[in-house]
Amino acid sequence: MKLSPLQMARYQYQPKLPGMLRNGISEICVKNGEATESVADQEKIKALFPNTYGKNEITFQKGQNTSEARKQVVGVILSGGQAPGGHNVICGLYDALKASGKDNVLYGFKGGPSGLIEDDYLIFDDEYINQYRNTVGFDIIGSGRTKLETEEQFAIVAENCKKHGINAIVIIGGDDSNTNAAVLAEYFAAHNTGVQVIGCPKTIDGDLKNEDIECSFGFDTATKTFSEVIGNIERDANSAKKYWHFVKVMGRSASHVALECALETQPNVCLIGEEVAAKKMSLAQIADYIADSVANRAAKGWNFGVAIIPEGIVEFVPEFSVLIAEINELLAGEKTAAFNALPTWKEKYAFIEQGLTKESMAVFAILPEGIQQQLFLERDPHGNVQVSLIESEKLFSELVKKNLAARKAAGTYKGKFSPLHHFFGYEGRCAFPSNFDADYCYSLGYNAFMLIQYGYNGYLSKVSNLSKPAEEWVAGGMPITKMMNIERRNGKDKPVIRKALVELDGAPFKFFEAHRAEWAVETCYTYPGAIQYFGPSEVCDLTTKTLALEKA
Ligand code: FBP
Repeated sequence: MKLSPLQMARYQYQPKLPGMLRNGISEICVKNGEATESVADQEKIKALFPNTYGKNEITFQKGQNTSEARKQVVGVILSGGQAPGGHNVICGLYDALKASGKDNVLYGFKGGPSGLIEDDYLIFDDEYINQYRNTVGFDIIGSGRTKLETEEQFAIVAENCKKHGINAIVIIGGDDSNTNAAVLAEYFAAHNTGVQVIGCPKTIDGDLKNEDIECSFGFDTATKTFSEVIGNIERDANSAKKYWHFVKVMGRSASHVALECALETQPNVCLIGEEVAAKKMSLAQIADYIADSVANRAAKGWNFGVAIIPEGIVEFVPEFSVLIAEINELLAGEKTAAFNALPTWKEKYAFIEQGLTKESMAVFAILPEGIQQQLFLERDPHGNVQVSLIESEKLFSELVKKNLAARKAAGTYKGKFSPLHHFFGYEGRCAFPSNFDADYCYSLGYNAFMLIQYGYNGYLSKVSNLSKPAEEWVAGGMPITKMMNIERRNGKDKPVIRKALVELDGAPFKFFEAHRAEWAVETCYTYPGAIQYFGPSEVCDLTTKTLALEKA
């Protein structure tokens, strides 16, 4: 592998640990916190997790290490989509493990949770791990989306752990993976396997957060990367003055990524799915809202602009959700084959027209034909429309175009509208981790080892006070069950970690709301530029605006 100069330089970077973890493993002790309760459905969660529910939160502090001395054999997996900093979680875990005993062993299970089941692994050593310090990607052991959820799978994992003498597993994943970590921890405890499970909060989507977890890792780097490019686009738009850019950003259902990018770049428009749902906005109302910005700017002679669209937006438009549900029903079971057998789009359209209610047909009819067809092409393994694959940036620019044509006919708009489309997602998931993510991830991994050493099971590695310099960060752990509630999934009540959506009364949204009217009409763009890895701390160690506003 040929290394870039930046990669070579990043090898030399020493990630910063929270102050209380800096004095060496023998100088870290536990401070017990309060016993915990789940965020909701306490009785049900307690009944489902009798061995791991209600445990105390803990923080680490400087003091004599009182953990029981023993050889540590630990396994680690990466689960789900890539997020910058994943390698550093493993590096931090490895360094703490080796610092506490040279004979300790770290297994990396390959390809995500399936590696644990198939017993596909490697054993880390210095030479291997050193190639991955402060680097990007999940290629150190690979990742995957296999769900660890059945008793049969748990029994196989327990068997594989026993075979290797593994006494703890670290699961680096998002809300679903950490839900599964909690279930696995409970299984291990109930079956007296002696294996502990520790989770680490990962996802660029930023939706794994709560009063304890201030942010998931990867969100910082991914949003900085998207914001850099959006800022570049804004500058191009402001130079050429002829295009409206519609930029869709990843983030699944929640709009945290879109909101952070808007706070960083001050575009003319940014849609927030959670607000669209709260206000029960229709597609036509959203298009009208964007068209207002286009028309008002055109009146000033500015036929250019930038609009940010969150990936999951359409799920939040009530009439669109109903349409999707009806389409899922229309094509349920054998009906898909009958639909696919129809030779032309005209015949298919007639079939759809017959099957949908009048209201949903009215929504369907206003969609551009390309989007209409997408709704029938892409299905997930359960046969449902995959809303995240819908090109909503094109959908809204088409609807805006129609809206503007009507305004033109009425004589209320005289501008030119030339839209361009972008989708940013994969570009940010594997960007070189920012200093923040490099430090945060390394700390999460190091801290995960401390939780293992002190015998905790079913805990999430927690590092907080993140808006302050790393020296002041607080390391500790919280029982995963604290974040859980019961939700309906695939027709069944399931214990799951509550997903954090954008809070409309939260400081980041309030800030955006207070400024967006001005941003919509004026040209207030800010250009964040590229992530800086070397230089003054106020440039290189800055975290997100979301975190800064939440903690202000
Ligand atoms: P995780 O929830 O696993 O962290 O993944 C996040 C994400 O990047 C979403 O933003 C996006 O919708 C999805 O993964 C894409 O998934 P895939 O990698 O399977 O294309």
